[in-house]
Amino acid sequence: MSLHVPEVIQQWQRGPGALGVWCNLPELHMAETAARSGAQWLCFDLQHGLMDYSDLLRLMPAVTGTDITVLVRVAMNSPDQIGRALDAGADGVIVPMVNSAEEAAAAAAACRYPPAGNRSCGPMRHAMLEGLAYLGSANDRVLCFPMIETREGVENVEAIANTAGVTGLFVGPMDLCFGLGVPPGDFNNQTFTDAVGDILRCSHSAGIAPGMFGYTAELARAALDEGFVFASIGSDISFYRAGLQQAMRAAAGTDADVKSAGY
Ligand code: 3PY
Ligand code: MG
Repeated sequence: MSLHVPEVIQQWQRGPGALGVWCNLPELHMAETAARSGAQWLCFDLQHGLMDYSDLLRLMPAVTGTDITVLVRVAMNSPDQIGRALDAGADGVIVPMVNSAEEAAAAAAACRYPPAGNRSCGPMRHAMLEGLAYLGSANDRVLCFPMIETREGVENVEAIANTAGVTGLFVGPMDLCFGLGVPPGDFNNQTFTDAVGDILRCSHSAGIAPGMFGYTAELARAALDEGFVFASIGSDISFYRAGLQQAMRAAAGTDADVKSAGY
């Protein structure tokens, strides 16, 4: 399979760090706003987000045709989920719970047409927008990010990072805490930081892009300072919640702390 690094990833690798918006809500206008916010990427979450595939089809036209890179986190590592997300117009997929090089290879193959992979042909929205010329460039353009968020994934991270067709690795910090037996959210725990260090090191030595799910903008900043190439800076839900709480504090004249940014 081609080891071509897509242009957008080369840009992200040059820095200063690609910021992303995580979209959990099936809200057209929020997605439209995210796509024009100046962020470099957004992700519609079909694994945990409060949206399904019909929502995705409705939201996509609000974000495609802008400069933002559009990713979809599929619900699971399966060719039909990956193919449907790409056919809906996504530039790439984030694939949860990838534990081995074999699983990474399956995700990468589901993203590519033969002979590089086994994606079935029917790129509905790309063909609508740019015609069948898409087929000539799709394999080189599509982005495939397996998530490392289990103990097994960390143990196999070097092989996963070196799997052909993998564009980068994406860390799911909360599942990773659970997988490593670290209290959820204890992102300064040595066991956790060692695992993240391994993911970073293996990504950089394989020449692929490491990414971080940033629960807050501060966590995203810390990840980018550490060497991550892209990070989400929060979600529609977390921005709404934080904005509401900030307004309530300001209006009530208290400085009570915001409990947690959450999702
Ligand atoms: C995690 O923290 O495990 C994630 O997948 C973020 O959604
Ligand atoms: Mg997760």
